[in-house]
Amino acid sequence: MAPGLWLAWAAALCAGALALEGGMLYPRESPSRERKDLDGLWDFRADFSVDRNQGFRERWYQSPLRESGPVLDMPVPASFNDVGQDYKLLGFTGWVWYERQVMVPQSWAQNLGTRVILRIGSAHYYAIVWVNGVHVAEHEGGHLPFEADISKLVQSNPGELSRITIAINNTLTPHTLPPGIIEHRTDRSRYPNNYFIQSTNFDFFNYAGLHRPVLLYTTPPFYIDDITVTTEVDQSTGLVNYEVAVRSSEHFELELLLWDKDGKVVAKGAGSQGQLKVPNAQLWWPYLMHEQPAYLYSLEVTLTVQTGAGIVSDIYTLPVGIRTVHVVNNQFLINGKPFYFHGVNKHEDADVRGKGFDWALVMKDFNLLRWLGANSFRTSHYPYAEEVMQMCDRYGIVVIDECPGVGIILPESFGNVSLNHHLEVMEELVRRDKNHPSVVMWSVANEPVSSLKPAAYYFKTLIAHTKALDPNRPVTFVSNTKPELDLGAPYVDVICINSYYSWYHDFGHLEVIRLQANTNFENWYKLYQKPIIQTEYGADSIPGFHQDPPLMFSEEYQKSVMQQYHLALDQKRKDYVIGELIWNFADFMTNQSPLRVIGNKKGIFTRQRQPKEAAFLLKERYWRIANETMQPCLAAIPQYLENQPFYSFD
Ligand code: GCB
Repeated sequence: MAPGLWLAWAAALCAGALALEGGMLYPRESPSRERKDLDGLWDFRADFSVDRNQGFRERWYQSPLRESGPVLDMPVPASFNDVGQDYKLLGFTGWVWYERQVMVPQSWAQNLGTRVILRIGSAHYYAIVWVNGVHVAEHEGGHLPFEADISKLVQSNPGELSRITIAINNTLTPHTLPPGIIEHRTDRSRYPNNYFIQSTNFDFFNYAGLHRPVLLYTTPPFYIDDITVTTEVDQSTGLVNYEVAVRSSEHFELELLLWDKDGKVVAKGAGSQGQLKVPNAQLWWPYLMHEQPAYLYSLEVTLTVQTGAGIVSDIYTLPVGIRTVHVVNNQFLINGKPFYFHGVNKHEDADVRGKGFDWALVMKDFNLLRWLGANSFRTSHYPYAEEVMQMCDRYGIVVIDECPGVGIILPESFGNVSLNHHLEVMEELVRRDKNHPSVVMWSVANEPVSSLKPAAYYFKTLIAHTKALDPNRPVTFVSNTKPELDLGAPYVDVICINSYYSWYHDFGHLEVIRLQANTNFENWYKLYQKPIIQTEYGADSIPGFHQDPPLMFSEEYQKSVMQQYHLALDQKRKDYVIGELIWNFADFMTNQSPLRVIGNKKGIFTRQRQPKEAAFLLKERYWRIANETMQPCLAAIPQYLENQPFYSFD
């Protein structure tokens, strides 16, 4: 992007700090709501002009995209980077344009009371949306959904196609989340005219495009805008506290029914807020912590409004898991019982689709997690698709929900512009994910330079804000700073630390891992007396590389690093270490560098989701830990282990 445009764009971002308005309920069909998915092939064009601004100069949104130049077929959802054969698109930085036409059902267009909402699950990074050339929405941030009410536009042309145009810019600046820098290379003896690159300080490829489902859904004119549920447990009674926000009418009735899995109503309520009491409640338990994990009730909320023309009602059903989360002394308690995180860090990443949502991939990943005996993951390093969070609720996989605060290392990224945006992103994240029982902790950042002076105020403010948004979940960020230098750590509930002993230093010296990990645990604990999670550790291995005695990059070395860490973890896990998450679940794509061999190879599975040797080691460990730590609540595990053939989950 040319400097002028870059500045204008950065200024527009700063000016656009929005206070959040309204809810962001996941679009579900109900007797009062319909949904139409817009996934498939869209028309697409990257703006390769020098300033990347040709599309705005020529107003590509005002007429069909194919009229202003050539277009490509582009699948949605998917990253645009890897589907073609053009390397210029692979690493493209700037504006790309997506467009498709949609015919809304007659009933939506004719019934002027129907609200038609366009919802975009994720557009990385900055998006502007038009319908029939009319600007309807703008959104900053690539990992959270946004919406536009387009009722009037589709209803003014009943029976006609409507044209949806989305311009997306993947440029990252010191004030975006994650941050980045556009570097202009001006030495004409080395670089061509107008040469620039996007540089970032995170270790994954900056995939871009429409990464998650795009859809239309309807609501009646008076509608349920948001639902907030928190739960408590009083002996055998489950308490479900609810708050319902209604839009467009002040005179309404709300009725709530809580259904169990057998289709029985177990509690009833009325009004915008209150508490449902569920006698003999079935609690939501993590996978491997109970014979019946992940129990979900269904909260059916019915809004009724009496109008001159008759009764209007809106119905929304929310899955609800009853569970509690507390950090007490050195323990992380779920439903009052100590929980040990034995899990993974993931990425949304796969061949061809990049960060594009794909149900087959999601299902494969959950099957692998269950095979592995993993009970948890961190959404490193950005919020994952809502559908993934729903799967965690359904399967009992516990989540540390991380925002895109990764690579915060520049001093200007700790200023007020960045902080305000970060606060807003946390608002969007909490608004989206607050009702998921699987989410047990918020992570506001990964490996920021938390030793910088402004980090103290930055993290104090950010964590306090997150706690104000959600007083019921602990908050953390993930550190790789020394305990005595970390200015953000005093504000977290759980210390989360990453380390790569015998990988990024002491290369090849497996013998130092145990000592260094132990020392690190002890130093952190001495200073803060808070429970600790080893949120990252691991080593790259190139599948099929074998070496004994182990050498770096062989599968044996990856396994040996893990074994040494496990010795240290075992020494501390009965004490104050409350979890371990391997880096990483699967190999993933990164920028090119001499340190990366077609991406990061620290996966215990390949990018195609096949196990490396390390996966078998971890599987054995995780099932053993589950067996030991969860035994009091899970008599069925040993039997489960014995009876299961290697690849069955029944
Ligand atoms: C880290 C980062 C993660 C990297 C990993 C690595 O500390 O948090 O994003 O991918 O190390 O492999 O270097």
